[in-house]
Amino acid sequence: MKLKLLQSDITAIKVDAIVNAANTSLLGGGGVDGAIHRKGGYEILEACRKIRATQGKCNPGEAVITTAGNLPAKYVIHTVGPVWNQGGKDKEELLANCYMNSLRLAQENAVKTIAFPNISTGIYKFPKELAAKIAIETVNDFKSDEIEEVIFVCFDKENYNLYDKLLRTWKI
Ligand code: AR6
Repeated sequence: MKLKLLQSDITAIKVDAIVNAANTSLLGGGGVDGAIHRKGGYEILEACRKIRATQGKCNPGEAVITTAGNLPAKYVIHTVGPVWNQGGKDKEELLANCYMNSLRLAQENAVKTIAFPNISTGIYKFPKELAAKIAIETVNDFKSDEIEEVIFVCFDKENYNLYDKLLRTWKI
């Protein structure tokens, strides 16, 4: 699995799957979630509504997959990150689960290229450096013969610089 770093808007990336930093309702919100639903269109919301109707809410750390609607990607994998100022001591584990469960779901759907945003580091206020370490470590530990490329898509320069430093230091 090749790891790549980009500073970009994830809605513009042409990969098999982009990951959305959603909330438990799966029905949209602000940040990257808002951008994905705005640009991807109604089809994504419809698919999320169907999942809600059959499976209920999506818990932190879990992931579900839908069409990518009008986006250049084929699928959107919606995962729910932990809110930094809420809940117990399992936030790091929950964030790692977001990456792991998204990769598992990707693998089950024959996804070869996948792009992740910096889950939980916006509205959910997870410390950026800790989040970057968890993201890189979890993805790097995930062994897959099917997934060929994982792209970390940073929106802000601060996250990009953190990832750049960590990836260089770890020589990944
Ligand atoms: N492309 C890539 N990354 C982006 C984009 C974009 N278009 N827009 C923002 N980011 P956030 P969270 C980055 O707040 O912290 C929503 O309301 C952003 O700079 O989108 O997990 C949901 O519905 C940050 O680094 O997600 C939830 O309620 C990262 O994406 C809540 O926000 C995540 O920021 C989830 O909060």
